[in-house]
Amino acid sequence: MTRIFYASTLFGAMSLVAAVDSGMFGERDERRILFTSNNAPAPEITQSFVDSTGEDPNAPDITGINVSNTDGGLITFHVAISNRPTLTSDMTVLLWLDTDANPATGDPQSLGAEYVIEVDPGVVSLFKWDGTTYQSAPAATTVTYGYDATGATVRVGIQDLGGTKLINFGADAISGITTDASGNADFTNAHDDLAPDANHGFYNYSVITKLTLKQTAFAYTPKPAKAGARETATLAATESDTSGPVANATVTCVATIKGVRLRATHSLAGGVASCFWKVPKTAKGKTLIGKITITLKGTTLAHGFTTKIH
Ligand SMILES: [Ca+2]
Ligand SMILES: [Ca+2]
Repeated sequence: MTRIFYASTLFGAMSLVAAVDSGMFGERDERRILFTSNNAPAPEITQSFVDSTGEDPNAPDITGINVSNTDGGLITFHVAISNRPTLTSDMTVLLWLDTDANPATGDPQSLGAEYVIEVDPGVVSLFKWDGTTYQSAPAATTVTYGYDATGATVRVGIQDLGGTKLINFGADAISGITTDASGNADFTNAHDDLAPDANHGFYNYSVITKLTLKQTAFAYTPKPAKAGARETATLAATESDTSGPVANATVTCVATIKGVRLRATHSLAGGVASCFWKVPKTAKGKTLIGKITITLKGTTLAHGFTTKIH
């Protein structure tokens, strides 16, 4: 006989060992297989991009960039800098973002970047390419930064990056910037480190988000339902993809009277899903149980109702 043991946590494995040791599974006279797994929620997936090290001893040294994003599309870039434990006043860290993953659009000098994030001591700024130059981005509410001994951390939501799904990106860490007599930045003695290295293109990152649906209204009419009349239920929703009315979704309508399902038709227009059922004339005094469901890319939103038929 073969016995298969299964443990999905460390505690489970310890308990199992204790049980085996104390003889609760009998003498060890058969084949035993321990099958382990991890039932922890899927961790945020971080992608690591490696940079060369020690390129310029006088420059900050980027060793790599880790990127991850939340289900809602907040992206975190961690630019690891090995030799600058603090962001000093002569430093700037830049992140170029080609947010349509198309080098032919955006800044031709920067491999087609649509956006640049600039981290200076005390301030982080988001700039957008306007076809000629970079301007302050119209929205930058999600942009934050931090700097510690491991380097710079920049967070930005896809809503401030035109809803990007695929980003080509690179970073530049600069030191030795001074200010000239007229207050302009002077890069004469500046040193920098590019990641990826010059002429190595950009890194690529896919933003994988989970779509959410949000109910904005629900109603059914007539209320209460009427024997022999058409019953209508409407469910209005917005989708996180576009932050607008739900579109191109599947609408499912289920209504039963004493367990018998009614025939239904449905529609979806202007972010409002509608279900229509014909209530039999003979249904007076019975109860109608209805439910309208919107499904989009594996995400569902449903609303049920119960009404006594008059
Ligand atoms: Ca480097
Ligand atoms: Ca581009």
